[in-house]
Amino acid sequence: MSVTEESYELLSPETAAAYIDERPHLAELVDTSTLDVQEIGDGNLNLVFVCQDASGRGLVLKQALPYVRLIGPEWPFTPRRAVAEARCYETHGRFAAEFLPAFYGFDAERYVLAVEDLSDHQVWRTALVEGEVHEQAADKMGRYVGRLAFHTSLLGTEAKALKLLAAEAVSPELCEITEDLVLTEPFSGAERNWFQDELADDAKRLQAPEIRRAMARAKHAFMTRGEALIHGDLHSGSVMVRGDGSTRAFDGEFCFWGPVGFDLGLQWANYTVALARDHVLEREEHGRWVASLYAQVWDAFEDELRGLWPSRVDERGFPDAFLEDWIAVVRADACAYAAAEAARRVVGLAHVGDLETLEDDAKAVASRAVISVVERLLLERFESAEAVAAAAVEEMR
Ligand code: SR1
Ligand code: MG
Repeated sequence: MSVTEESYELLSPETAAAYIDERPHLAELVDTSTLDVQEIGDGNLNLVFVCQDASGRGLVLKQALPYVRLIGPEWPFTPRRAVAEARCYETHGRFAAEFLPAFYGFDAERYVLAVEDLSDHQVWRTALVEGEVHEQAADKMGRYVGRLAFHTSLLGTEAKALKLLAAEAVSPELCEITEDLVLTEPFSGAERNWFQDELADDAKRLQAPEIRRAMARAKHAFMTRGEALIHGDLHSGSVMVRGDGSTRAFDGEFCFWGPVGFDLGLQWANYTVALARDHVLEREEHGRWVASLYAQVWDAFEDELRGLWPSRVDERGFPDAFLEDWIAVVRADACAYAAAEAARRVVGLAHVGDLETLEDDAKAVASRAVISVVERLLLERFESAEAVAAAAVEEMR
């Protein structure tokens, strides 16, 4: 049986309570006799059920569909992505629990994850679209990436153990989605790309030979350089925020051993689309704050990594100078992956609310600005996060 022919029972709002009752470790978390169940999955891939009882206790059941929800059953897709997400919560939860939803368990037969109900949070992208400020969000995501960069790399894990962990965590189908949608198609004129007609010339510039060459380097690194167990899809739609500063990364189904700069680059890219939105809506103050996030996420990442560095497992093999070299590699990677992610949000298959909810004229202006940032990120060399932010701000004028 191929991975796309697997058959398993899908959950529905009507069957969620019985599902919970059959599992004592979940049944103790909510009173199923008063359970309200809402299916809220608005992402590209999965079913998501928020289950809350009358006293306000809750949990979330997330089930992988055997296809891509964004397209439908005509794009079959392995539900084993839920295994990768469980690995993300389990592994990262050991050293970064405060940045993730609490993980209540995984049902490997039906590909169901049970996690903390974060209904009192909102998706960070939604907050950015609304022009809200969440002061701690970028800092916390930078610390999250700093922790995973240390603990799941050769710095924090003994080499042989790390190789075995990485070997059992390969996730070819999920990686393929990123390799195609993020790292290839925006730069090669794919059929499923879409954008406004007036952006045709701008989109074409993304296929220039020097752009494709830079992206090929980034794609090659993504496919060959297993630095750490990265989140793998850390855009602002994969982060929940709350007014008191609580910030949690979720949707870790794309996690795999890959380049650390990918997670940081996705943050930078999504600040760029938020900045472009602020620009066309003339939200200057919010735009200034968004521009400060590039350095916030980076500084927190670096601070966390440098703080953990003295406790690395192989001090002999990795002298202090290596840390400086690696940080420079991560920064260069982050620029390239930010470019890829920003490009695909404008010309690729999966667009984002930051741009799609704008009026047509404003959307075209914002999208052009994003494409200009993409070009600079791929063709220039940036020595700091501040310089990346400055370039992004410049292209908004
Ligand atoms: C077909 S899946 C498109 C996108 O949705 C996910 O959230 C990932 O970002 C993926 O690239
Ligand atoms: Mg997702």
